[in-house]
Amino acid sequence: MKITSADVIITSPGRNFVSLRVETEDGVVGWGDATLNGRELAVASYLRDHLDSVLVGRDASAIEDTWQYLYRGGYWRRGPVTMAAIAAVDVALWDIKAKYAQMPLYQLLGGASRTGLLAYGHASGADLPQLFESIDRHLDAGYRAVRIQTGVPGLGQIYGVAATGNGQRYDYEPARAAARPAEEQWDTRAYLRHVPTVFEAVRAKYGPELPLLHDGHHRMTPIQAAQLGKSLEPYDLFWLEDCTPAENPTSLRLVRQHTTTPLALGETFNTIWDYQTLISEQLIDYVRSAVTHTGGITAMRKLLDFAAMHQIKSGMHGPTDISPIGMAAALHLGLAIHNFGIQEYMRHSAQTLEVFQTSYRFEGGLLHPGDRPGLGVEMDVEAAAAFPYRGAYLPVNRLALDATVHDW
Ligand code: GCO
Ligand code: MG
Repeated sequence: MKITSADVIITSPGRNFVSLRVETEDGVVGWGDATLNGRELAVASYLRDHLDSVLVGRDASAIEDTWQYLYRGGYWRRGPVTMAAIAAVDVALWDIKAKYAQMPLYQLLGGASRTGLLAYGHASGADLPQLFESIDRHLDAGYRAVRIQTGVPGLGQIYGVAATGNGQRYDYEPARAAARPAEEQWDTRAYLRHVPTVFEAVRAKYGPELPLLHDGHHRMTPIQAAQLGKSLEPYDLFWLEDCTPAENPTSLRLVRQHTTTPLALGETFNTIWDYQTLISEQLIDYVRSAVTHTGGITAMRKLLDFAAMHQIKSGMHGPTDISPIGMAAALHLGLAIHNFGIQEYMRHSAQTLEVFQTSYRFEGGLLHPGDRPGLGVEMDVEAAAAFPYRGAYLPVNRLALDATVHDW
């Protein structure tokens, strides 16, 4: 089962994706996702310039050994670029192993622990009528859980609110194709005053049953995060995500002391070590990492087993910048583990799905990875070539008051 080639494919069917194609001597092909939003070419270079030639000749079946070889062998450990590159290799090797076994990948991970994965979508609106319309669309599409983001009076375009109307999507794609990042405006006090009124209105209209989520996108200090968690308690959130930046994980202790609103965190993390304090002190309830950004299935499985010891569940990152390959990897893992919580699912554009042929399905609000051997996603490399890379960046954020750079 020797690897004979490892190739990077960069394509932009509506947005940028970096994929890894690994082939073995028997002609079995495995796919990995290496997309790091706004920094795509750095991961592509890491793979092309430093890993591809190292992989050729290795045994494709030695997944754990290859993971350790790339992680320890690179000497410079961790970081989003390194871990996305290792993830792409790892997922491609799991795809290959499952194709050899002629089984859907979740079978190799222990088999299905449930019939499907509860998914949440991104409802958003500049104001309440637009938000309600977006929630209705999500419910019509079958979603049984929704994330709620709205505009804040006095502020312009902010994180999480999609431009609506003119047939535009109702879910939010933050990266914009341009030579430099767009700038957004922020005012934390205005936000903290506004958000509880939005949840009050949503609960009044949709009742107590619908699971509601919210993403704070790293914008608050711990005491502000505590205040928000407390003010949202009457609306029974499924989770409050990224309420404060977590480079300093002990800051979550303060948030936790003050609120029973469940907390989700970690989409920007890339190893189990980033979670050591958060998990062992039970400072969060959901792990937000993506398979794509955290070293692949091999590493995510260990991270989620560690989380399980502390009754913490998965809430794997699933915006559209996780490619269909990365999404399929999350679905196989989520189906197999016991401590699955919820899966973010934004749905890729029709253009993206021309390039990536998927077999996962979304029925009755639940996702299922499908039963094709491997991941169940194949990439049409010819179709991909029609969509060349376009530089695109995530926005930066400045305070409305005095233009100080703020967390985005
Ligand atoms: C989420 C995320 C995304 C990220 C984006 C960055 O919860 O889905 O916060 O919206 O901002 O994926 O690449
Ligand atoms: Mg988020």
